[in-house]
Amino acid sequence: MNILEEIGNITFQMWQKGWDEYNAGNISYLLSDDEVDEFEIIESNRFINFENIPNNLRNKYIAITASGSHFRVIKDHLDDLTGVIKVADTLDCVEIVYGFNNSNYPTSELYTHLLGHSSRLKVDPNHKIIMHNHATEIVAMTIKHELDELKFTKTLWSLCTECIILLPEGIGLMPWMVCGNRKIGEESALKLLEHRVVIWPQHGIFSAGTSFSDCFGLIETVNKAAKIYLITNGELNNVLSSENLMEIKKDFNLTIREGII
Ligand code: 2HA
Ligand code: ZN
Repeated sequence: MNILEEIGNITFQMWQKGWDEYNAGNISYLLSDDEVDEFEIIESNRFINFENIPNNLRNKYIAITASGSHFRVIKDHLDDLTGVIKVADTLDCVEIVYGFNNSNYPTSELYTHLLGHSSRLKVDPNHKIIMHNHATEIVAMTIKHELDELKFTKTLWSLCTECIILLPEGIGLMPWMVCGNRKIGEESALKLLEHRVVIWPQHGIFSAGTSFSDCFGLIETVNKAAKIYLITNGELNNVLSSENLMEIKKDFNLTIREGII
C-alpha cells in the first residue's frame, strides 16, 4: 500500500468515528527519499505561494489531503483528493508534483501543516505526520471546561491512567482563532515545538507523530478522556489525585510538564 492509499484508509476510519463531517479534517505526511521514488513526480507548474518557508522544509516532499475533501470518500478518489507537494529550493512557494487532479489543491490548513512539520522536525528526527480532525468530545470539552492549558491538561490526566503516560508533555491549548490562515499556523507551530497534541477550542485537534497509528492513537486517547469528562458531567469526585499522578510518573519514569501537578 502506498502512502496515499494509507491516507485513504485512515481518513475513512476517522470519518467512521464521526470526527470528520463534510469536509472536516486534513492530513499530511513527510515522504522519505524512498517513498518519493514510488511516485511519478511531475513539474505541474501549479504553485502555491508560501512566504518565509522554514529552512528545514526546503526541498521536502509532502503527501497531503485536498482542500474541501470529504474524508468519507477520499479512498475512492485518491488522485483527485490527495497528492504530493514539493517545497521549493529557493523560491517562496510549494509546487504540486503528483495528484490533485481535476483542479484540486492542498488543504486550506496548509500553513499549520507546513509550519507544524518544521517545528516537529526541530524536536523529533522521527517525525512524519500532522493530523487534524474535529473529534467530537474534544470540541465539546472545550465548550464546558475552562480554557486554561495547564488546568485542561490536569483534568485530562486525572480522568484515566493512560493519559499522562501517553502525553506526559500535556496538550497545547490555543485561544480560539479564525482557521485557515498563516496566523493560526504560526501560533500552532509554536505549540507544536513542545506538544504532540494541540487543541483548537470550538474547532478540533491536531496531532503530530511518527505513524498514522501514532497520530490516530493520540487523538483517540484525548478524545476518550474528553468523553469520560462529558459522561460524568464534569462531576469529578473520584479522579486520579496529584499523588496518584506522581506515582505513575515515578513508576513509568516520565518527564512530565512542569506546573500541572
Ligand atoms: O479542511 O478542517 O480546519 C477543513 C478543516 C479546516
Ligand atoms: Zn478543521
